Amino acid sequence: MNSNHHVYIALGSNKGDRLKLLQDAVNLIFSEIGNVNSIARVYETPAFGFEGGDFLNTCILVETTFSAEIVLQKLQAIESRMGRERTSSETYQSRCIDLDILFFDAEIIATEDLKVPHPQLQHRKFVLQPLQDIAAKLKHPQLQQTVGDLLKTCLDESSIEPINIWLKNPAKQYDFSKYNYVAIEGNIGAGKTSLAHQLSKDFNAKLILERFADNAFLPKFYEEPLRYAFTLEMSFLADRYQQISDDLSQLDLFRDFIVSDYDIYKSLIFSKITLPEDEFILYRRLFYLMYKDIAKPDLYIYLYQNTQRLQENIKKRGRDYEQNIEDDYLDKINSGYLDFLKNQTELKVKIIDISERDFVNNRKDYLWVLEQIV
Ligand code: PH2
Ligand code: MG
Ligand code: MG
Repeated sequence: MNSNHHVYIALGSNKGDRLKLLQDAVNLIFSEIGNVNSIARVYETPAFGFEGGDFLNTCILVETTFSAEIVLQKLQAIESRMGRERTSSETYQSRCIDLDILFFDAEIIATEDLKVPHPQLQHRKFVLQPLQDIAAKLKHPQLQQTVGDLLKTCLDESSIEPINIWLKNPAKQYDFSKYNYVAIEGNIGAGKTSLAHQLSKDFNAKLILERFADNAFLPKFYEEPLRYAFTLEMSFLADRYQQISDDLSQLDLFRDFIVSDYDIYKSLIFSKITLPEDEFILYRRLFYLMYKDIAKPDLYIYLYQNTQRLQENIKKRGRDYEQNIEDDYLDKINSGYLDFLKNQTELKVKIIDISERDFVNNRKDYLWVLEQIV
């Protein structure tokens, strides 16, 4: 899984349609760098250190998989795209947009192009004031003081007033508020868990992950399918049933919805493939006893991935017992899912073909997947 960095970015504009420019910059940062976790109020404040029109300033917290150097490159590319011209002059110039890295995790960076934490931040109220809105308790890794304390002792006496218009979080365009429980499904290696993780993080959902790792029968099953199939399917069913009924009944006031990386119906889809017919019929009777009184997702997402890429993903994650899965088995599972989806009428289903996409490593693809979902 990609490790995430937390980067605080200062935004400023004193030329053009300043508020719109700030919003455009936030939108571009969201599409190209990462999810925007917090947005401070917008403040109006006189140009500091040079003669120019008043600024609008704010700060945001962004979660990103990119390094500080790449984030800097991307911010500069956004500045240029938005019409920022850089002159070689030593003094400050009015600018339609300025995007500065303030903090990058607790890293201390001092290269030619990049200084983090921003070396001037403690002297500037137009940075500290908005930063305090979203990170009052954050500690400066060199000065060892919190943002709140730095603001109290800052000698900058410029006036600074919040305006009464707020920037919008671009993630709000993806409206999950209509869902209580979203299940992500797909073949082995399709990316269910990765997508469920990402959604839960970006949209404040409670995450329910299949506990396959605890299933002692799974490696045995891959060794000796006939001997262990029924036991395996029963243990999966018992586990899934218990987990869904426990987790869904525990209301979590701080989460907006629930996302899981499986739906319990997969038990029936897999067992139809793994069990001999007479055992399957017995299994199905038990399954429906449980299925009838368990909560169903109000959105069921099926991630379709082609067999070759499933195999690549299975190799990449390297679980020993999965390494000999045959194409034919994956094809059967896919058909099992598609049959189920074709015939069922109760669930709201979205089938998303991700065979040309890489939503784990490519943010554009991730945002594309989000668009398919909502
Ligand atoms: N940025 C500067 C210099 N002066 N003054 C205000 N009020 N706001 C800014 O963002 C700002 C500034 C250099 O980047
Ligand atoms: Mg600046
Ligand atoms: Mg700058």
